[in-house]
Amino acid sequence: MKKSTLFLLLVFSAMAIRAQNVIPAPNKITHENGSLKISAITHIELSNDSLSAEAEFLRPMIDRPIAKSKKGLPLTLQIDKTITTDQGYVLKVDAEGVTISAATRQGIFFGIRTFEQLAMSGKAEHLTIEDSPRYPYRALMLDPARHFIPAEDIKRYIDAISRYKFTALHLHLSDDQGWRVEIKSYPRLTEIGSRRSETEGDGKPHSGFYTQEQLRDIVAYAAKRHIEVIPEIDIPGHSVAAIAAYEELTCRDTVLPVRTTIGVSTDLLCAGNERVFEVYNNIFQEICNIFPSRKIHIGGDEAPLTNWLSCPKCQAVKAAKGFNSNQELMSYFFGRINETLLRNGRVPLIWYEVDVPTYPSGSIMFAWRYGLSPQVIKECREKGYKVICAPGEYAYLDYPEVKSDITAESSSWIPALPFRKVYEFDPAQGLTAAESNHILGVEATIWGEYVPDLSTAFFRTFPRAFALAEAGWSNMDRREWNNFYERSLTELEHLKAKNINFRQPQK
Ligand code: TNX
Repeated sequence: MKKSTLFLLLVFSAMAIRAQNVIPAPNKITHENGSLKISAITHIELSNDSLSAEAEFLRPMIDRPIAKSKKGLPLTLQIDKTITTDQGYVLKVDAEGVTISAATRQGIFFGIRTFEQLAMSGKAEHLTIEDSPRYPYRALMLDPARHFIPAEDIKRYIDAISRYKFTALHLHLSDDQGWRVEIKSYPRLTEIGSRRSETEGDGKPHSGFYTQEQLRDIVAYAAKRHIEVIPEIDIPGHSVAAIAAYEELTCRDTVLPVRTTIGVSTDLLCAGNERVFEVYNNIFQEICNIFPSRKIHIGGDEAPLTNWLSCPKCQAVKAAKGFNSNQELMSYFFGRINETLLRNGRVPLIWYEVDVPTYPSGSIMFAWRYGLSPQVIKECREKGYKVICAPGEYAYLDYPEVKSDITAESSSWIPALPFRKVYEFDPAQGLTAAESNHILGVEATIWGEYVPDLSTAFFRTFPRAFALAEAGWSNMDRREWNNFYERSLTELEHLKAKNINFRQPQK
């Protein structure tokens, strides 16, 4: 190769990487010659007044007036209904200025997020990006049930993740170790259920919950960033905090304390007690009133049948309904709770368990258990359920990047989940688009047993959530580890500047 050709090649690849310094990687970029200084932009133009909310997010970069002008160099936000995807956008940078077009406000917002990263150096290369996501659903989950996270911290988290085009924040609001949402018809859920005497023998009481008003405020804050807040009330297992508040909800008539240790309880909500369905349908009605999200998570994980087998009420329902197996009680349980969701036009999300015969039709399933995703994706296709992929082996960000990051004695079971492994996540598990068109997207879970505060939540989230965001957004042919790793290092500078905790990645 001639020296000059080699030189050009090097310059070109350096440019390509610089211009592509965006996470998640856009799906199509056309490079042109030249660049634009951000400080040269004179004003912001909107095709539509309603875009002024999105324009606010340009302020930290370009504090210029919103105006219509033939003179100067504009950054234009423009609704363009010829763009056919809801979340897609076109971003053009040239000598005439910057134009971000999309069919929806969400698409415009995502275009702004891309521009923000492109322009980090104060300069943007001339280019055209035509982008839209591989999957429409890209989420993270926080678990304030195990360790409470104050409302203001949830907002900081939402703000941080919105830069990477996530569409949802899933909040795990109830578990054995705590009930975190104010329910007006059942005040003891928070009076009793939101407090535990200690955690794994540390002798320190732990408590906290969100008022309905705080949750509405979180929902509105997230909506501005085009993030939907999806609440979860986990049933019929993981319900000891609720049982501690209202002991009649369980099969055995024993008063239980809010659980102070990690692990799975056999104390489920009783499937044979009408009072359970009355209470929980009222709870879910209040949840629907607080959260406008069409998706409502109703749990379903790790619910051992032990107590249902010996409960006369559960067994009476099994006999009366003519069920052949006790597992059918589980299907029955979700069907009863789904009545309230249906009435409110909502769809249940459920942690899929392979031994439950059916779930309410139209439910959306989570593939989560370590190593089971290929089987779950296949089963869901056969049974007609949509799937969200959150597999333990790629997307459990509560698992440490290296084992020594968590030293608690109770954590010896926990595997490590390195940055690179998260990046290897292909949600479709190698299936073609046609074979996997029931996959809605991806979610990473930050379970809270070993996440005592926001700073730790950030430490587990970043930079691995960069990899998850890219697994959800970017097509496989746009993804390459070395290139991604370099982009991540640049992006970490932004987190540093924003004072957001992260783990220094290992390559
Ligand atoms: C299993 S994942 C759980 C959670 C734990 C998590 C710890 C799932 C649906 N259930 O209750 O927090 O493992 O990694």
